[in-house]
Amino acid sequence: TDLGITAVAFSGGQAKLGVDIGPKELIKAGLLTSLSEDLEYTLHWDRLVHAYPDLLPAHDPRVDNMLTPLSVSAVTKRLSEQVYDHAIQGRLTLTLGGDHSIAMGSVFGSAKAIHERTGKKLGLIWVDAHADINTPATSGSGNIHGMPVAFLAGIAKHPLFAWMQDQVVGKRGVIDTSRIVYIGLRDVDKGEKRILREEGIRAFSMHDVDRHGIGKVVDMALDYLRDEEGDTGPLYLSFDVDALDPSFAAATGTPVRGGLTLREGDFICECIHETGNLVGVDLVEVNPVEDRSGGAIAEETVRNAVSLVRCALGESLL
Ligand code: DIR
Ligand code: MN
Ligand code: MN
Ligand code: MN
Repeated sequence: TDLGITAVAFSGGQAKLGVDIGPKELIKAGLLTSLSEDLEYTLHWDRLVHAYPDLLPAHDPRVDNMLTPLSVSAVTKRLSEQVYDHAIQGRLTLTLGGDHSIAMGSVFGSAKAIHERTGKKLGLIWVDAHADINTPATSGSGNIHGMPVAFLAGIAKHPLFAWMQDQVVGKRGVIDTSRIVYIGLRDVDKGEKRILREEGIRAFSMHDVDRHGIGKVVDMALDYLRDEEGDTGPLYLSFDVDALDPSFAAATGTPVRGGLTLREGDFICECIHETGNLVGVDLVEVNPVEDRSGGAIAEETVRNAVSLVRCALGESLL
């Protein structure tokens, strides 16, 4: 299988430095070698970890409550083209972040290519402690990594993201709200809860994981996306490493207690792989600098993030 990789050293969707070195650490830990050697993917990678220095303006003040909006807009637009170029050739895509704002680029690039190739709409599985569905108006932080789902779904609109929002793939946005499903939520802002409720978006919180177990939750999430014939359609997995419990992934910008175990995270990835319908994966928010232990925590987070990606790409198939 052909795998199109894009490594993105970008931290402008939130305030903490260090999330930009996530991809370098994942690669250093052997992620790509294991994908090519153990899992036998044909890798398509430009061997770069993109920081897009030419795209970052010197002056990038807050606009409509969004922090560093010009940087986020320019980087996600460029990334969307990179992912599109992979996906339009039929490659499975893997995007390594970077903060979660980059999913606006990766998911849009994938959705556009898949729609052009097959006429089908993407299903988006967002695994995260957070819903990332704030609009600029509801956001308390102004951090755009808390907003990508709102822009992708067309719940938030802004001229800075017109490059994506003018090319509607779904009914209102790039992704239909009926084709989004969350797993792992446990830190959702008040305004976000209202949006989830009003939009009727399917979300499985940690409460649901505790109640039903991860097996049932993943079945319900995938069933929700299935049509009458039982087909999920093309699936995109956007995995924020902070979905994992801090005991497995503390090196991240906004860790939240009470999260998924590594096995639960791996299991989600395995089940999505098993559908045979996976077209793209993001792994984001690994921040090796968020480690006051002298390196052990960062190393553990990186190792577990590598495990998630390997499971999403078929590691556990016998
Ligand atoms: C919060 C935190 N909901 C915000 N979001 C995070 O800033 O909008 N997303 N940490 O990953
Ligand atoms: Mn998160
Ligand atoms: Mn929060
Ligand atoms: Mn996130």
